[in-house]
Amino acid sequence: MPPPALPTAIRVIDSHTAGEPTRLVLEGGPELGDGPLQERLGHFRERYDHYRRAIVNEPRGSDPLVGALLCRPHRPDCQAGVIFFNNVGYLGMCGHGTIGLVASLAAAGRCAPGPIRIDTPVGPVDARLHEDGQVDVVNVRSFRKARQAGISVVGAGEVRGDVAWGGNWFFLADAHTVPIALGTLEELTGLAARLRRAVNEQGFPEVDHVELFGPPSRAGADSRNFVLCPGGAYDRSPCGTGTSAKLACLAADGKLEEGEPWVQESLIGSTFTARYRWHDRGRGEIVPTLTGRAYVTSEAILRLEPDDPFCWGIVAG
Ligand code: PYC
Repeated sequence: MPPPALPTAIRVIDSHTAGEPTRLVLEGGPELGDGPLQERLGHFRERYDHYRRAIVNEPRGSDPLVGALLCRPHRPDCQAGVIFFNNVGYLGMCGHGTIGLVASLAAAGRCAPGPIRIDTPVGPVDARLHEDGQVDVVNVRSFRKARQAGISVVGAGEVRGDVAWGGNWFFLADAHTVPIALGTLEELTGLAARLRRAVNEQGFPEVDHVELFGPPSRAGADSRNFVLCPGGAYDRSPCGTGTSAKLACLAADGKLEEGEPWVQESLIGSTFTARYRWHDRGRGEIVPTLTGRAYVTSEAILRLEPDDPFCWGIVAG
């Protein structure tokens, strides 16, 4: 039998969650089988990485865009499955992306207000779509791995911060020297990139996101953040997995009580509200819930023309 022809069209729904874009792939993505989502992510990376580039890299995508491949769930208790990816690779979980996924499924008539359980490579995630469009995401178990690790950074001296898991790995530090504001974006990006390199070299090779904090600019918010994503873009949203990692640190330090709301503001002034419950207090493990809203921005067919030299995306050099 000849191999199946490559699809020439990919059906997507684009949305943004608190400013951060998500592209949901409904049809025409790679066929990854029915195994556990972690195994399917491996197939995606090893055999079909060109699809990732075609979907989120330029010329069809952009650096901050997160792709979400809709999959059949492996776990029988889930109604949908998803694999998240970005301009340089794959994400274990994505908070803003899950909110975008639910809003886009609703726009496509594939989910209604109420609960939906989603299979991801890092475990099942419970979400709930409210009548007003808000989405709650009960994220994966989150915890702090290291408290106030001292990291030497060229040009910035020693920076102290926590290393925590919220579905992705984060280094979290207060930005003492650079204000968290759009006007300082270049400085923040440079500092966070140097910090990530130093954190990776100084004992934490798993960290691929850096989150810097400062005072909020909006009434009602508790903090404002800047999040550097693995591919160099900053998160326009307050970052769902980053906010989960923050809550794990606040809980471990006794600075936020179980059930108490934490309003995290992003660099562009958008917010998520988050809360947690203890999963295992002795081990410092929490289960965070994030609440936010996504808006659909377009429904499109991506065309793959075989004679297009950039059909499979521009690869950063
Ligand atoms: O919301 O978890 C998130 C996220 C991760 C990377 C970009 N957004």
